[in-house]
Amino acid sequence: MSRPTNVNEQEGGKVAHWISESGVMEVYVLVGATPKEVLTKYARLTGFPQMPPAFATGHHQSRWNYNSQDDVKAINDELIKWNTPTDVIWLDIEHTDGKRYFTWDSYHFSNPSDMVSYVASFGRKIVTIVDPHIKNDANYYINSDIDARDLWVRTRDGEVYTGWCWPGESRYPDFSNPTMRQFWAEQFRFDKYQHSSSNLFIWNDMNEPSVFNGPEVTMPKSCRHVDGWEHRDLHNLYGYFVHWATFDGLLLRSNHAIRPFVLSRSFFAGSQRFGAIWTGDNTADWKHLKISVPMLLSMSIAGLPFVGADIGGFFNNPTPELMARWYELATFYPFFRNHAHQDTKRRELWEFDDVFAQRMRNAIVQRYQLFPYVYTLFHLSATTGEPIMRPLWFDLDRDSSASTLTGDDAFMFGPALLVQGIYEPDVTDVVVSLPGNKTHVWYEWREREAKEQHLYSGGEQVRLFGYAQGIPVLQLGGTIVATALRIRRSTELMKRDPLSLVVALDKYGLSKGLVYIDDGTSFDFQNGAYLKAEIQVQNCQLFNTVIHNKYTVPGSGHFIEKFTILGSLQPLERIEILSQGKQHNLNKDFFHQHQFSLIIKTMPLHLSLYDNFQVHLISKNKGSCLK
Ligand code: NBV
Repeated sequence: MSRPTNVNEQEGGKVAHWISESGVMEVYVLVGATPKEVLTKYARLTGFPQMPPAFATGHHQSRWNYNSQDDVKAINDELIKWNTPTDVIWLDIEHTDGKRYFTWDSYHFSNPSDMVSYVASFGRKIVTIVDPHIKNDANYYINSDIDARDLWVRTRDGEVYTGWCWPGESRYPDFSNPTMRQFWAEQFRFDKYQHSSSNLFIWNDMNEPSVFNGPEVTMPKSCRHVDGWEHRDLHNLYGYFVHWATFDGLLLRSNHAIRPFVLSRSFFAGSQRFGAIWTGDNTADWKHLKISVPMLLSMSIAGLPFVGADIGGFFNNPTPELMARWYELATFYPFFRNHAHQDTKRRELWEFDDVFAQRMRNAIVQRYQLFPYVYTLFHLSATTGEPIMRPLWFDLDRDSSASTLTGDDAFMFGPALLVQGIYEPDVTDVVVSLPGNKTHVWYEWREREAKEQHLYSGGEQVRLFGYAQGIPVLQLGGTIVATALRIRRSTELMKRDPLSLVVALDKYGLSKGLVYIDDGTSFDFQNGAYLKAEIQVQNCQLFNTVIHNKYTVPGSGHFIEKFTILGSLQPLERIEILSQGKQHNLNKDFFHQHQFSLIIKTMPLHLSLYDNFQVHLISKNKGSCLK
């Protein structure tokens, strides 16, 4: 293909090259007025992202390997001792009987069901690994059942292809064959996969497929799949098919009642429908911390929103400072998992000196406090295709000078929060380039309730001081972030907790945000069992509009206990709240005003998201509440 001559890259034109190794390429060009519109079109073409179960958005504690059921229980208990929320504890390949997936090492895991129920009694889940290379062992039922059905990938000469992987000599199911995917899905049925239960979910690794002794560590391109397809045609799809079959398995085992969670290492366009993916084996190194951001942003804008990188770096041992910084950044990874190689030292937070352990814990707690916002972001992503982690230019700046920002150091977590990582040791002050222009206002999240605060304009480069612990996060004026402040053991135990809304006003005193809530586990939301409320501020009035309210949790009214309103306000005399037909006058005992914030405590009023309540800010001078 010759280079087009009429494209000038200096003037913003772009040239891209593709090479096809087999067959004719089909190219889809998606055009949209905004990046979000393009991603919605892309999702229409390749599928909308899965709405994950709520637990999957929490903290995942993993390692290759937790060595026994007692080890797992001890990790759970230590998390409780440290009052650290965590939703999932993970088991890597060593939990199996000789890397025969779907089985257990009966010495170290003599009673896995008891282990799973123990962890579940704290509202937590277990994830086990199931890789797609199958040990060539006549006594292994998965192997002999695939044999009987003749569903292996074959060589070009028609022999069953064998390669070397964790279990030794292994064979590779032909996941491109729907019959194989159906067979695989059935293996997850509770009566098939011993000791599994509805609290156990799955992780697919090595599904590129990885073959230790194969060319380029995979299988030869000449291998044959169903209907004579060559591996060269399907290579990039193999992992996608494995992920799909596993996802179907988790659907099947619950009779389509419970949302699956499956993490996959290999992926393709469309993998967003099946769950999370991660960046694979990174290293405990500052450079790898830094590069995780552009990697995850690339995946995000390629339509794969549920992405993460191993916290701490998979290979080698992170310094305590690197580990703390990694957690502080990963709070804002959509997929939030601490994972490490078996040769590394343990790196659960209690392994570190107190100051670092507390920083790691704070990062985890922050993630859980953001849970209502995070879950709403997943809902938006599942319904519009928009990413969770976004480049700075995604919502703002497409035509301003700041669009030249590299955008790789900082990113947006949803439409409201800008996150600036710290990627070097001994750094406490950071320069942040704020997207937008003079009409945009940014508030430092850390200071949201502090007496002394700063407020910044878009388009500025600002130096932020004092980040020896924690990284800079700024909220964009005009947005609302829903938080839940009580510390629980897991997301499951947060269902009845009240919300606190952080409402950042823009330059004109306006703000808008969404809260989405459903049961976090089932598919009932697809039949309308969810709550969706839009909160807005206009003319010194904050009001809630219930868009949809077909979801209730017994004992919870989805109450709001606090509003933190960020903006430059006149001194207020009182606040009037209209809720369920009653008017309440809040006197000064119920609100505090600082330079740029107003904190309103509404706990006694039982303000519910089910109600179209209104909050009026009445200033002393009776005019507008805005300065
Ligand atoms: O299953 C072992 C590891 C796993 O911990 C890691 O997360 C994967 O990316 N797996 C790769 C195979 C071994 C890598 C050296």
